[in-house]
Amino acid sequence: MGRLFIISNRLPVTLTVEGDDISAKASSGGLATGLSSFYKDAGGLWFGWPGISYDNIDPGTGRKIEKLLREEHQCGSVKLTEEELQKFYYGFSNKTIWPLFHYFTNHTVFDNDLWEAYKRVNQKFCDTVVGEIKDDDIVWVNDYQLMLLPNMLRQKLPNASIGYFHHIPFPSFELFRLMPWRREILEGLLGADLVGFHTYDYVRHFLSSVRRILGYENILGTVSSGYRTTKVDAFPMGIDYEKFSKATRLPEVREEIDKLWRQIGDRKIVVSIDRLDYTKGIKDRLEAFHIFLHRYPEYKEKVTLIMVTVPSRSQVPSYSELKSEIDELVGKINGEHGTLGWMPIWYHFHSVPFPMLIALYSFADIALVTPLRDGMNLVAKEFVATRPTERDGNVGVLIISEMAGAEKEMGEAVMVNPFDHDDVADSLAMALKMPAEEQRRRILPMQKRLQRYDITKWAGDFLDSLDEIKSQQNRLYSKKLSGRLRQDMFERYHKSDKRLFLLDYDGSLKHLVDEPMEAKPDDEVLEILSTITADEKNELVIVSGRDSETLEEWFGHLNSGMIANHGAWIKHKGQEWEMLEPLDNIWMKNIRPIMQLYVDRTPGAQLEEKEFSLVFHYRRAVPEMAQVRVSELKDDLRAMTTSLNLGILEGSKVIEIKNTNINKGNSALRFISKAEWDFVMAIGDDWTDEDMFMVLPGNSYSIKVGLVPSNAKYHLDDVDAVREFLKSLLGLNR
Ligand code: GDG
Repeated sequence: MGRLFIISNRLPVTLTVEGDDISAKASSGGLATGLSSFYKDAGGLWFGWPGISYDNIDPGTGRKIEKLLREEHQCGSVKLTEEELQKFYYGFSNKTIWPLFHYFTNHTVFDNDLWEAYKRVNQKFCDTVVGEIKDDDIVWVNDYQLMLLPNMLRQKLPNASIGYFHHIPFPSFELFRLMPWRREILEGLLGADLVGFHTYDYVRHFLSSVRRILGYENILGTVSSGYRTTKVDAFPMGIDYEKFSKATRLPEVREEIDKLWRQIGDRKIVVSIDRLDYTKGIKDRLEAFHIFLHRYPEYKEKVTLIMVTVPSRSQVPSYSELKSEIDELVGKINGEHGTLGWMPIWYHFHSVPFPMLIALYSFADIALVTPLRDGMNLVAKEFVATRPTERDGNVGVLIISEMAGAEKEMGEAVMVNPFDHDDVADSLAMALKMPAEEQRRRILPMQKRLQRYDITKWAGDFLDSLDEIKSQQNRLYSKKLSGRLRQDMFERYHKSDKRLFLLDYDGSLKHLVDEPMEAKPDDEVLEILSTITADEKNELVIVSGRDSETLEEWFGHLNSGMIANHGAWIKHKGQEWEMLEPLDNIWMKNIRPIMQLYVDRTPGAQLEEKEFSLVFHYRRAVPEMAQVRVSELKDDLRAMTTSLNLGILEGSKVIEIKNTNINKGNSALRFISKAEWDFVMAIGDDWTDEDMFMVLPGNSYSIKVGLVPSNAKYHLDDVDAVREFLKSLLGLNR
């Protein structure tokens, strides 16, 4: 196994440079804790921005910084300038992606200049790391600032294991589609082998955008883009449970708790801790607390809300505006309800040291975690981990927003809709009255869950999945027709005298298109095909689901055989078309009205009537709806098709109903059995071609177009690769 490289926007260390003095302070954030054992032991590196702008760093200082980061922290820096930070970090990352992905369209800015900077900086990350990473290494890219990086790395390191984890929500398609650069972003992410999210909802949203924007289907979360596959799955991030659960015993924490005790006495404490961010619902929380004080006056002077708000992204205007609004609201509530000896809200606008954080978690009676939208929310998990359940008495209550990813794993907490201020106020009153026994019943199972799936387990789980996916892909890649395999095949081709080519047309020789007229063969295809037929050692058969008239019009001038309607009709070189066996189409009058009804109920779908088959096309329909309709249609037809000897064939965004005896395998056999071939090659891209692959003699070359499981022995990436391959074989590339 290769080394592990982690890439994130920020490094787990922050630098300070004062003159010649360089110091690096390690952060103890969750990600750093969870991953350090993996990358440090595996001799890997962590790359990211170390927190200083590089405009005024001279080369000598730059080298010193690098040495310090490498030798003491196993880190490497991405050197961002002030302008890059403004446009990439404060700009596209936090004025475009962050608000849009948290459903705040009113804060979202779409600006081409910022997008260009985002691309440039992602490229800078790529250029910085690519020289260090070998093709068999493992790369783990983290978060929304680097969504283009997986594919940029993929272009340079085709075989590396690349994982990407998204720490914030992935919005529903209806929101994501607003992004002018939505295709580039999805393509960027699909460069990874594994894309991870906190919850299954985000997985669903991502897969739906991939399907609807790029048209790539997925099977159980594995997206196939034709020549690559990407697994998409949920990995709910955990915390360093041991650290938080044991921290309450630290003397410095006990000291802080004593201080709080002296200041607050036996008042009930509600705590809330977040970065200053409009997604965290701080204003709504204050509104709710205001209602609570009005509605439950018996708690006046008995409850204090300690609100720690950590300054964040203050260079983005929406953040500084929010700060003023919060200041005003806190002033208003304290002014209205406060008394000489009691301030309802203790508001701290700065971060607190770790011992104080733990003291607040464990001293509080209630944690009020009410983001309007949050990828996960670790504060909720950390609060639960610090609760002292070994003693009798109150163990605390977690109130959590339904809009936080963490809610999925914390079903025992009190759930609130953060927009429903009355609900939050009432839940607060309910939590304050909750009996100790109930508090314990709720907290204990959450603690067990957090202890089991902690940050190390989470990181290990992600890396194990990446490893597993890579092995699956390698099994497929080993069949890719390139290098030595391709060379051997070329040699055998040149040595053989009697060769049969069975070539599927749509999706193999020609890209799939929406407009029928665009499917007509172009000059390049015709040149390839006529070069095959020009060699008298070769026999060409064009294989298609299209009807014989179309094939005749497009390829009739070539000296070739043809298979039409998936095998219903065949034509030997220089002869007339013949039906493979007598077939009827009387069944169509029963099946047609049913299929027509489904077409009418599925906007964008079409019914095509062929000589011996009926086809339901749904390429232009809304994919989720089409999927439902297709399974209903199959259910409806199943009983009838069995009794009528019909088969239901699923192609690329089509369902075709036809006689079961019609298949490309039976018709291909007519050509295979005609002679003693010493070289047989079949190329096909979809389901219908599998029948053909299965009837080929043992030493044939069966080639699947696209990197998906198949009965074929070999793979080629796509139509372009097929063309390039055939041209090389035929000597047309020279
Ligand atoms: C993003 C996603 C997702 C906070 N204040 C202080 C302090 N903290 C620590 C907490 C916690 C962390 O910061 C905050 O984590 P969150 O998960 O709550 O929120 P984001 O920063 O928005 O993180 C989020 C996360 O990524 C991980 O994937 O859960 O949804 O938005 O660990 O303890 N620590 C100290 N003093 C503070 O004042 N020492």
